[in-house]
Amino acid sequence: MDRISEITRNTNETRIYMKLNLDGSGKSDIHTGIGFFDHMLNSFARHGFFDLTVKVEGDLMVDTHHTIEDTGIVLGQAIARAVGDKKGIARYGSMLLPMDEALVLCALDLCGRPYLVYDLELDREKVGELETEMVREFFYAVSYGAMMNLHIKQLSGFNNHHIIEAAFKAFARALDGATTFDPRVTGVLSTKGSL
Ligand SMILES: [Mn+2]
Repeated sequence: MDRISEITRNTNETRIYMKLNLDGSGKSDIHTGIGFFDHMLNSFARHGFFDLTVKVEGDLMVDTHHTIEDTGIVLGQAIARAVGDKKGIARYGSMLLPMDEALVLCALDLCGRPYLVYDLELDREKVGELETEMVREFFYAVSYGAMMNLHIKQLSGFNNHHIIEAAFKAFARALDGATTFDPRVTGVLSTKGSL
């Protein structure tokens, strides 16, 4: 069964096309209009072995808020649709990812209940054109769109580019782990019987 989702979402603020293949090879084609955000989504695809196409036309004449938040909503929905009924998958994933001086933990549970715990200390206003306060908004939108419990915690680091990139790569690896099929799992991994 293909674990591929394709979403088009158009509003007065953003026009988004996204295609996600959870069982890809890390190929990406990302155009959001925000260079550093493209770099992060490319890293997410590459390090999670996802194939990801993202085309966004956002109201960047306002700022980057709608573009990043709405891309997060759609990525979350794309993840939820691609994982489908969650039968046979590991459900949990985690990664402790180093990038030079930065060390970021990501742990997630595809449990059907959204929750974000976010603890990155970013002291610059922007990295490139990306407003650093939008990193939290992005992961919040992803966690709600995908209905996942998502923890992102910085253990060390001071370079904002490294910390954010480590967070995206840690998220990619944790999601790759959570969506991997575990042959020991029959049905869904829950005593409730559904996720
Ligand atoms: Mn980089």
